[in-house]
Amino acid sequence: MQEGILIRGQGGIYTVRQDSGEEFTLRAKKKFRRQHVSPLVGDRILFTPGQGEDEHGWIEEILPRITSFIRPPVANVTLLVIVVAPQPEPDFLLIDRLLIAVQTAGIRALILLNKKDLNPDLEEELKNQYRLSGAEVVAVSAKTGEGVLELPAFLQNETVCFCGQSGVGKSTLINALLDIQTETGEISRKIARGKNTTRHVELFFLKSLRLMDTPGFSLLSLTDEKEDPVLLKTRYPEFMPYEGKCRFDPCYHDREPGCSVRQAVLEQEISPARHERYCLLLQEQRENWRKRYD
Ligand SMILES: Nc1nc2c(ncn2[C@@H]2O[C@H](COP(=O)(O)OP(=O)(O)O)[C@@H](O)[C@H]2O)c(=O)[nH]1
Ligand SMILES: [Mg+2]
Ligand SMILES: [Zn+2]
Repeated sequence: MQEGILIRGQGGIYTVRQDSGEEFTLRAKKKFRRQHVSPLVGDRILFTPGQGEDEHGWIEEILPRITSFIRPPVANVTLLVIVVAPQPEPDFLLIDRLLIAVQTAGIRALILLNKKDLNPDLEEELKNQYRLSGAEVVAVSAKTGEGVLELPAFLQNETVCFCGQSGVGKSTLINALLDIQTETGEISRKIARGKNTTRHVELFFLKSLRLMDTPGFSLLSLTDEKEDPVLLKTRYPEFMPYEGKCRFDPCYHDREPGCSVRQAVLEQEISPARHERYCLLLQEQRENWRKRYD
């Protein structure tokens, strides 16, 4: 058996890539369906290659995952790049949801503002709101190339998943990154892909970059997990310094009197917009938790 990483999977046909760069076409053995597991892009697998030229091989084993997400369906991501842009207008609640999932999974996140050419002010707004969120904010323009050369330094040696609303420029950014890493004469896979809308998750390798492009999911949420609402506050690094300093224990940092987090919000130590959306998400999580056995 051989080992490799799944880089594509559509209609039950998977592509695996070995460390040498060689690729094979595979199908998943029936046992995976019985076990209710689907191979995911990013999965490290054991496989047997097909015999002839046209014959596909088989996925035999999926090696243990570090992380796995549902939408986008990807495994072993170590860095989630949340791409936002002035156009389409950023959905801050979506950014927060993704950051919560990132904290839960124990991986890193980067908020990447693209299309800086369209509205340079958004960078300041994002930096204000997410200063203490654990995710760095970086602004670039894939169109003018501003900031793109500095990007690989943030992505090196990680398995990076680009996610975010459709139209923010994920594919354009990945192509720009592959371009600057591609030596002249080397044929980049992007050429075959043209300017089409991304329909499937795909993992691209180039030198020390491993980048996953994902389609815009109408309901982008990394997991479906219902969690005890009391845990939500632990997904906000900016609340940590105040933990244990509220009048009530446990304190949800919502409407309780004598709440040190709310005090910090009043003093603008914590972003009021972030806290306001936290209260919304807390409400949502309380409802989901109540309905968890329905
Ligand atoms: N003005 C501007 N447009 C951009 C930039 N990056 C991408 N676009 C455009 O945004 C549109 C959506 O890009 P695409 O990469 O398909 O977005 P995706 O759905 O996130 O993959 C395309 O028309 C791109 O040409 C940018 O930096 N500035
Ligand atoms: Mg795309
Ligand atoms: Zn509190």
